[in-house]
Amino acid sequence: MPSVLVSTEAGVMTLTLNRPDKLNAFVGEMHGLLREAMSVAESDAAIRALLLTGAGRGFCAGQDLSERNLNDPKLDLGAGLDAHYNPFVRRLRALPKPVVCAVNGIAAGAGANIALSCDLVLAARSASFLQAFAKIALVPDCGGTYWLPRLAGTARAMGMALLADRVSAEDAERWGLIWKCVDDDKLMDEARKLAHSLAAGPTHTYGTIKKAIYASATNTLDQQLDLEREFQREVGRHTDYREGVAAFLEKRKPDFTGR
Ligand code: LHQ
Repeated sequence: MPSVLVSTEAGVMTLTLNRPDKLNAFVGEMHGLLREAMSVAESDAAIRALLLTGAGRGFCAGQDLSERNLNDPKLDLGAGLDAHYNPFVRRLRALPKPVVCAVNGIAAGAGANIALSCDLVLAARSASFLQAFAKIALVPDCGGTYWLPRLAGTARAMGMALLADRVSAEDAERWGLIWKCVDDDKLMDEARKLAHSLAAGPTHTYGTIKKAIYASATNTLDQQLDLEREFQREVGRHTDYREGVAAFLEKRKPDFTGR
């Protein structure tokens, strides 16, 4: 079985991390499979939403710790980030389509921060988030030091990173780390429903909304108001805007094409 399962249905590409015996800890092969899938998601206009999840009882336990040779004098953990993890995080953020993450179980280390890189994160009530890094004397990566203070504030970011304790899905929702915590038996249904509803939406506009929201992290209000004006001007020229308004006026459901 491949270590990442890829399937596409009705505009939704689902990526399932698939090493359930090891809580889907990352090995080299997975990066290659994710790279290929991301290229398809980026280039195929028929794919209008991405859903990321894990097989079995875990979402992802981060880097597979047995894969690194600790006695290698040339050991360079930064190289793995440069080659694999960081490009994946960047591509998830930059994908001009919504990315839903269904955190089905523990999300630890890089696994936690990859989940937090997604646009809408749902988590099963029994799932948890663990900034495991400090336990093995590493710093949070995959954007952890960026997401945590921005989403949850410095105090909670510091607590999560220094103490490396599990944060329950309920706390993660309460702290604003994720969109929603849902009952375990409802997680995949809800996540699929959400991804399919997004895949039927105004895809180009969703991509533009992502850009605007993420740009606000470093923009002033003035810059953001200017950006909104430019983006509104641009999306206002698209077919989906005309369809949205026509559907509203005709009291019917819009039939968005994503363009
Ligand atoms: C694992 C792992 C794992 C291998 C569970 N590796 N086998 C680092 C370096 C390089 C560059 C890039 O960036 C990174 C980023 C990182 O991700 S560093 C952080 C790596 N992750 C961790 O430190 C988490 C390690 N795992 C755990 O602390 C626990 O497994 C958690 C808390 C996630 C789950 O605990 P349990 O529910 O008690 O499960 P378990 O520990 O029994 O794990 C089940 C199996 O999965 C077990 O294998 P086994 O053959 O004994 O049944 C674990 O060894 C294996 N596993 N995580 N990261």
